[in-house]
Amino acid sequence: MLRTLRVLAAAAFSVALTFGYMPSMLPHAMAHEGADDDDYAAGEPGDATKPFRVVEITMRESDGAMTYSPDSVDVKQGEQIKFIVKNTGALKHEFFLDSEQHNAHHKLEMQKNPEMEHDDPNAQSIEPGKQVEILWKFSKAGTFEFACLIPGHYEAGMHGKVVVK
Ligand SMILES: [Cu+2]
Repeated sequence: MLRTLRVLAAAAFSVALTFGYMPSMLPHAMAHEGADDDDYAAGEPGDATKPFRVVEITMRESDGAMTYSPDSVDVKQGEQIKFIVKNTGALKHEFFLDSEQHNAHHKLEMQKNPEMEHDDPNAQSIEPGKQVEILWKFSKAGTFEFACLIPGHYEAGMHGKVVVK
């Protein structure tokens, strides 16, 4: 969380430098802080000393679409999943694991501040040709979403779901 806030502060500062404009960025950072605090809608960060299942997800662009493959993952409540998320595309992408509502909220924030970088237990920015690992414990039942919130990417198809039963 602190790391995100530092990144947000740095991003706000660079936007302020670019546009000579600060006030609208402050509510942004505060809104973000309130939005996810330390409790995550989709469960909790995983524990690497406990068993987990690996799920590989590939991100790519093709014919104007941007996709995750697979775009649907079924999980048992309480199960730990290590997502290995590979960006095989030519553009930077993100993997945000959250509720649909949180993702929709954060997508709006990113429209105002497209250069935001993410390095959180449930949210990573992934450069082309790179991969990240996210170990997650699905402690709550429900349907959650993984999504890329870079402007335009969600609309191009970059979202998928995790169904926890
Ligand atoms: Cu993307």
